[in-house]
Amino acid sequence: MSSLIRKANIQGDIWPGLPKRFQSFLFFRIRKPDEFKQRLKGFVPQITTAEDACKMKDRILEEKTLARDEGRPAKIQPLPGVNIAFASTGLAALGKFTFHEDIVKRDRKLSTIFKKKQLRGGLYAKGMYDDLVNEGWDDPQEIRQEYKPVTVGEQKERLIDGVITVTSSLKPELIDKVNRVKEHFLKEPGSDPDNYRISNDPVVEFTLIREGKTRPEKGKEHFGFEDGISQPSIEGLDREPTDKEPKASKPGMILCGHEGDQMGQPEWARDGSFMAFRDLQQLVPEFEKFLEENAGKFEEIKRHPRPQEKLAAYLMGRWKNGTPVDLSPHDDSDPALHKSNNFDFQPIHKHDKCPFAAHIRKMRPRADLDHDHAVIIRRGISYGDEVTPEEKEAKKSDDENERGLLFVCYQSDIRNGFNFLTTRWASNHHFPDRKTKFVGEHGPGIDAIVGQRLSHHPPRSIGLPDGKDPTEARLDLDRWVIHRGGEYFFTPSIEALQGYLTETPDYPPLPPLSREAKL
Ligand code: N7H
Repeated sequence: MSSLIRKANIQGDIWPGLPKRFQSFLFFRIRKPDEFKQRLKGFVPQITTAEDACKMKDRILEEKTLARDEGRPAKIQPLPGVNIAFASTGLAALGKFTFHEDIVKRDRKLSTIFKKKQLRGGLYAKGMYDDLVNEGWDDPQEIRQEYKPVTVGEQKERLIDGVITVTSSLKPELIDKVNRVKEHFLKEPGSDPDNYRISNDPVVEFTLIREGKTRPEKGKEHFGFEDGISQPSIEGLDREPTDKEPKASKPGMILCGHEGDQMGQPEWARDGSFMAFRDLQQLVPEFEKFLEENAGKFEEIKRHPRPQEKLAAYLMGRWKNGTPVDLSPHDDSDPALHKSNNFDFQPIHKHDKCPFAAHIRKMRPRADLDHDHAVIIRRGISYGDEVTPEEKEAKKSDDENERGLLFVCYQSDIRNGFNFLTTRWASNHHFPDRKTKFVGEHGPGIDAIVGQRLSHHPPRSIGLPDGKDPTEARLDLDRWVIHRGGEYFFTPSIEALQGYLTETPDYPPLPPLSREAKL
């Protein structure tokens, strides 16, 4: 198994992440697979690789250093970037994935190809809707129409075959780049680049466009927390963690075909990664109202000079400025701790600092688990505008003025990554395990930020530290994050895009999908 990591072969959003203040997610459906392949080949040079993204980050650093030396604010550089990823239906459209395993297995030639070439991963094949609505926790009423499959005759067809992500730190350059992507895929064949026409019968259709942007206070997401502090450090790519920081993760936890990847993917998948995209609406005034109404209920929290901030910190596991509750449970004033990752929740049986079910503890249990088997790299961005004075006053979100997080994460196995984190950990009252003695029979509780609940499950609640053993402080939770759907994708390497994926189909589409289904 390879562990040589070739940065020029990896798409840059996976690692080290594309610098961005603005991001457009262009979800597309392939209408004409053969012509699409031709255009895709021509598109590959535009893709921002990990190597390109490292150079962008160096430029940002250089400008910051220069600005500091010259005593002026650093100039924001646009640094536009582009990546592309495919849902399983997208690969099927290219003839590189089959949903008809039974038919293929009966044909010796196809069966050999299937064994050697088919991307593995049942959830990827199913797609997020079937995984999380039909077999999971998502409420179909809350899913945006575009993420739902449509029924055509006897078949259900998904409308999203892939996503092109475009990033930039300045809006005009983002718009320009988006226009260039659209031009590349939508223009009439053979038209003059200076005077092109959009085709009436294009090779792809953009079925949904979602726009993300960072908040005016950069780094803070809509609930007001500093985000993007903790990422797994990848062996061979990132700096060595120190002291109590989580140990470095094997590159194969994120990148297919590297040490630590248990999936046994085909050779062409090496340097690619599975991307989970999740559209999460945040009810910000409602969250604030909850903090206001509940912070006074517990002695330990009530005594704090800023009780609402303290309760928020308990739910997250970090204060809003990023200070880890595990390192500083009562105070967030030390700037040296704001971005700290140097903690491990030890001793893990004492419930006196960070709640067992705080968001960051559920999502990265550190010493609560003896080994890291569910590791993701997060690359999300906020969407929507700031809370208006009217919403603040009414303590209620306005339907017209939605906001939230366009959550993106990468991993080499969706079942062990995104899916495991949300279903087995966030939504399970009894994870982290073996804590009943210290937190009572209801267990640590549900993840207040992303935990989901089925109607027959116990009401959402979380156990909070209260100086007692076991804890008596139990807080009933509301819901401030609405899960609006999303999709699972595969972000291939540059070589796979230039070669295997744009070559002739492996599988004939059996039986053919209409590719004409519409919302
Ligand atoms: Fe979470 N938030 O912005 O408030 N998250 N997250 N997340 N999250 C983290 O450490 C948030 C979501 C993880 O290594 C922080 O960078 C919000 C999903 C993981 O210690 C903050 C939403 C999933 C970590 C938030 C949301 C995760 C993490 C602390 C939804 C996975 C790292 C800042 C609206 C399926 C844990 C930081 C570690 C941290 C927020 C969703 C996972 C502030 C608002 C869906 C792995």
